Amino acid sequence: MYTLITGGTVVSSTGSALADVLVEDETIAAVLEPGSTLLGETFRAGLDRVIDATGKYVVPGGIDAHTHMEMPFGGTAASDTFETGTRAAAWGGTTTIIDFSVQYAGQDVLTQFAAWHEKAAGKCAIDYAFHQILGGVDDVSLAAMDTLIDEGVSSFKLFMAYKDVFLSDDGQIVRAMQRAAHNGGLLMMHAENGSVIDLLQQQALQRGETSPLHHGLTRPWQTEEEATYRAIRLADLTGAPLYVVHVSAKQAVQRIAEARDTGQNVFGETCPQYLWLSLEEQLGAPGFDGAGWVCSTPLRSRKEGHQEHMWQALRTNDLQLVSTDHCPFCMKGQKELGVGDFTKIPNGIGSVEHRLDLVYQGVVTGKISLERWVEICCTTPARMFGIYGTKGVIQPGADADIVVYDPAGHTSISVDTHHMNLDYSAWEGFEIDGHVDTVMSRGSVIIDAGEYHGRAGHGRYLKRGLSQYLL
Ligand code: DUC
Ligand code: ZN
Ligand code: ZN
Ligand code: ZN
Repeated sequence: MYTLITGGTVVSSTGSALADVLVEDETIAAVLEPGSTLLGETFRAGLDRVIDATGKYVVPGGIDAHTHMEMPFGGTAASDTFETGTRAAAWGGTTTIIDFSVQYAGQDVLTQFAAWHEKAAGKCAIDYAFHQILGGVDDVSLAAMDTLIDEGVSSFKLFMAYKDVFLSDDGQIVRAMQRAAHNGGLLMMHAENGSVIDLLQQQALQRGETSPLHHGLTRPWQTEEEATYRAIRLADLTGAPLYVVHVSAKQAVQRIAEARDTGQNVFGETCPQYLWLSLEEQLGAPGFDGAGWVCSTPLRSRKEGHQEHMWQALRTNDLQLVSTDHCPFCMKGQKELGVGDFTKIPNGIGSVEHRLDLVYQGVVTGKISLERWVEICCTTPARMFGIYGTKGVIQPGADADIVVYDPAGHTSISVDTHHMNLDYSAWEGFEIDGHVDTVMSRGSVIIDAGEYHGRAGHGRYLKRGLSQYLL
């Protein structure tokens, strides 16, 4: 089966050019000059499908390297399943997710990994892979890291917050880092000083400060910066590469940038909510509505300039990529668990559907280039997490995961039109220039001009290699 995507501008992390893309079955067969005579008339006449991309961008399928489908958390579970969440991702031009298998404190890592495999198998509309959360670092879980690397899980997330659920102390962090330095794994860090946050939360509750706005106020930037710096130093001590997830404080970026300047393998991701949303907007929300923006790390002050600093860091490569940390909880029955006590609001925002659009608005407003958009949403995630070549690039031999993105059109995001299993949108009314026209996942067109043609179970598990991004 042959498909030709013709007339579009193929955008890669290094440049853009008018080109035609020939897809054979599940794979990219060739990238050709427009109208190339290499394809004879008979061949062209026999093509199974021609996609006209004139005036549009042809980009590698998006890779969202940080999602939490149906993750049990805060007494409930993230509202998107692997089925609904990957379908929503497809609508937004994401063709691969890397989700997290979760070991809570006291559980066996490999048993949990098997359980996560079970949850996702046969459900996903797009290809998927896993990181492993280590909620308990001990001899058994350290040995499991080696096993998991053989299973295609080459990155491990630790937490410096969430006592009794996930938190690792500094000694445990060093042990996991020593193992990663040895086995080639990439250590991912939730960098917030949980002990200080727990104290500030208790003090706030004692003062009767129970509303959602106190979530952000009890997680000040110092708690993120301090933990980020500590993680960087411990990584330096052990020689492990470090990837700091969901960075939102400009001071934390500064610590990452300094480490990178010394040649240390330290990387950072930010998320659309830290690029566009702010604490001030959350504080301005009426009643309990602010709960819709409760996520960790929290939204930060626009007055202090964190959002603009995130964009700058993306331009300078102080931060390497944008993932969503998609962890949706409905208002009804889920976020509501925190009425009267903000510490009980399940943490998370749902954005898996909107990442390409939201980061593209940075291109529209001149904050980043078109090529950088592709790099931070598609190419670097593939390199960082060991799937580049198969994913993240439009070149012969790569999987035909391709998005035709139309720079025309103007819409706004709404709960009424999104496809996530979520009863509100943190992005309600956010205006978007451009839109996803066509999405191809391993050669199958799964989104075509506003219609969904995907199916649960089309997505395959991706065994990842070691990071291809290390210095
Ligand atoms: N942050 C969130 O907002 N949700 C899930 C876990 C996390 O670290
Ligand atoms: Zn986290
Ligand atoms: Zn997360
Ligand atoms: Zn269009």
